[in-house]
Amino acid sequence: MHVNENTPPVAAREHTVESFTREFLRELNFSQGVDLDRASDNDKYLALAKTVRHYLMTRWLETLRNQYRDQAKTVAYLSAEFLLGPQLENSMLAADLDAIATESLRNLGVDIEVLRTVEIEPGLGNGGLGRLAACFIDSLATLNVPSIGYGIRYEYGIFRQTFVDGKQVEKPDNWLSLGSPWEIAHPENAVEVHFGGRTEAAVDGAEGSRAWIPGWHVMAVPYNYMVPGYRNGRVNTLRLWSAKATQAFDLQIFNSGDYEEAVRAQTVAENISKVIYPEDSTPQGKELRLQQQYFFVAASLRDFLVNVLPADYPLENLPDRIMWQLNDTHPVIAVPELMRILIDEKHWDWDKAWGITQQVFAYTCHTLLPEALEVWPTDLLGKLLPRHLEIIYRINEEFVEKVRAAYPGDELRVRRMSIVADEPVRAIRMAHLATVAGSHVNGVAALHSQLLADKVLADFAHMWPEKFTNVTNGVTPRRFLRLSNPKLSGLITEAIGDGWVTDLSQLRGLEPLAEDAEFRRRFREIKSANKVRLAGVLAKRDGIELAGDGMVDAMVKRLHEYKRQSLKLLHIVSLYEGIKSGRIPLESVAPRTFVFGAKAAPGYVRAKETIELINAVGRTINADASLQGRLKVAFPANYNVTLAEVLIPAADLSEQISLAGKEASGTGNMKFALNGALTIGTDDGANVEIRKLVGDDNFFLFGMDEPAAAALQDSGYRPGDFYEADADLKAALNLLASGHFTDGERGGAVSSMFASLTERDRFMTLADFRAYVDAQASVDAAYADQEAWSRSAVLNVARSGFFSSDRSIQDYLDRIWKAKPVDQNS
Ligand code: NBG
Repeated sequence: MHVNENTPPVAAREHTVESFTREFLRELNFSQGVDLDRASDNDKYLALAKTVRHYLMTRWLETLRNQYRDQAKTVAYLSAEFLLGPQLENSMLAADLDAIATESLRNLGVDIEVLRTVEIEPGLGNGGLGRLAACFIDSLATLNVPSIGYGIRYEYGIFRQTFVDGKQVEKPDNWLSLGSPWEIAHPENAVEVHFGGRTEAAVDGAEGSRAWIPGWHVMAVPYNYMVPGYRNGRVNTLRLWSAKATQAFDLQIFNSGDYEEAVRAQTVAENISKVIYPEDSTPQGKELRLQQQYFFVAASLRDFLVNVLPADYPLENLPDRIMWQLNDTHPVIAVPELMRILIDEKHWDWDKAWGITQQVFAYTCHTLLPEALEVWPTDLLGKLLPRHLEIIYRINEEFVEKVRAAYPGDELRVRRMSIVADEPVRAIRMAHLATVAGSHVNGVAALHSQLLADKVLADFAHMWPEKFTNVTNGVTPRRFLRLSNPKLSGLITEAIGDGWVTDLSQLRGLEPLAEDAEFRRRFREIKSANKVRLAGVLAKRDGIELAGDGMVDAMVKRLHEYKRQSLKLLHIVSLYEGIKSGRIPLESVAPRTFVFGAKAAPGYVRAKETIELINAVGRTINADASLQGRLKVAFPANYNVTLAEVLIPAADLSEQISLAGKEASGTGNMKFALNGALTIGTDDGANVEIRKLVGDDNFFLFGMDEPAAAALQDSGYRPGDFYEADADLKAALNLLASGHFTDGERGGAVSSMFASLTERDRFMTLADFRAYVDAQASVDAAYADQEAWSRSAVLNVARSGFFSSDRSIQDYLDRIWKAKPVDQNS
């Protein structure tokens, strides 16, 4: 079948299978330049993606037109990470094209499932923080909020993890190798971003102004991505910036034969958006990272002020038009950038500029680890952004005066609160800058926000209690239930209608069905089917086998000591040791697969050793015939959004076992509960709220709470005491140390983990071991009663509606942004 080039484009909102087929073939012929019978899967995937994109495009243009016309208050979400996950399925869902596309392709003899697997997900984030940003822009669009996401178009996303002899080996994530159909480049709208140089007195400048004479600059090229709302006609924009050298290369030097030197400047400039930092929860004091941060916020601010606002817009009214949400400290350099624009470029005086600046930024903090709060040495900041450093100094001078006025004579407090730290090197504390400048500061779960106000930012909360608020994180029900768990979605819709997709609180309507044996049976059937799907994916992807018909127990998150993958590992070793020594009868152990998914930052040695040990223990257990296949350890490499969508719907048990007071929120915990997994968890982050909502009977709580953990730490925690006092713990650790799992090797990772746990144990793994192992025994007992278990599982689903990112966004709108939805169709 061929289409004529003159076939009229399909009008939006009027897609039929026939028109879809026509569009698809047109794309295949005229964009890809192939016939259907010669098309590769990639050709077909690209043609399908572009067909879907065309359909959304009409709405996108409409949204942009309306937005420009209405000039409604807009939320700009500034984030160094957007962990988007696959785009095709989500776009089809939002556009309501999934059924039409599937049928159209089926008629052409094309399996849409195969095309789905062609897509390489854009891995432009490390973990929860980046994925949260992606959920938030989905909810912003679905809630009809005028908004725009701003970030970096990394050429290489988060590294592709492979295992070689059980050790993590990182490979570049070349996600753009086959081209992305979801982005539209606009090189003509490129923005110059300056760096370096010096400042000097401004001629005719306003009070406080200086002239910045930059040393070098790069071009920021915008790439636009569609962010479709769920079937509401709105398509918002995500704008990611790519760095481009201003001049391709120096032709003179090139002609003189020095090729390397000729392209050097180009390489330096383009490195800025080359690769995402594989870091999460610990800062890496790298110059390039600061370059990245300034690069994307400078381009984004300029873009908004120049391209989104009308030319004559009075900037005095900026607070009516914009809220810049700072996603963690990464974009905080936007604060002095706006000040610089207003003062040095618009010639405002200092007070007026500061008055506006304080109304248009708000800051979300995503951590509780003090070492994860970014600080930039003034040497580095001054070299890269000399004018910004001056501005920060002045902001600080005035701030410090305020503190002195509020707390006369309390110099200690002044030093604690100062934006400028003097020790160990003079440095700028970005969280302090954000807190001083932001209209609001929020944590990401109730406990986290409370600890921020009580501990991490206590002095600020004391001075400005009204600035501090909480917005508990959420996850988008579109991707993490409707799309990833079609069978459960179907069952839910059959029971309560499909309103839950955009109003997740409606899941409450399922509660009575927890008592309905037939509903529970169907729920279990779906879980089993999802496990079969997972087993298929893992077998094909990683050659991994699951424990036949057993529990799927999942711990998936970045590898970090505070998250305590090592506690999970100790439990597995202890179980194994118990069975082998006869202490635990094999029949009493429910068949289980322990699934891990975790990437370690490449420079984080301890985390990498943990991966190596999990793989070593897994190898031994998986090969041990005496266990009759009842226990399996599955550690698929390169856990990502694509895999999450298959794993989460299949899971029975969700492991959320961080040391209390360390996990800001967690969002995986929400996704699992929403899909009917029961949680075994500490009283940490959003676990606290999950447990309150689903009920103690449907949650396995264990371990110290935050006050207990803090008290133990203060009293001088001695992990060795726990090792000596608990025979099972000792046996497990000794078995590990004996080299049993590592071919007799007792050095390296084995001895390092042993020493780290028994001597220092920064996150008190050993102190929580007994409680954890006991809680795991109750899990085994509970799982034996499948009726009761599925009752709890259904209740977890029914009571998880609060954890929709739609609710989070509504909270941000009400409490922080003071912005309103704008109905796209009015
Ligand atoms: C992470 C926290 C998680 C939280 C996500 C999203 C960082 C710095 N923080 O607990 O560790 O769920 O942010 O808020 O990545």
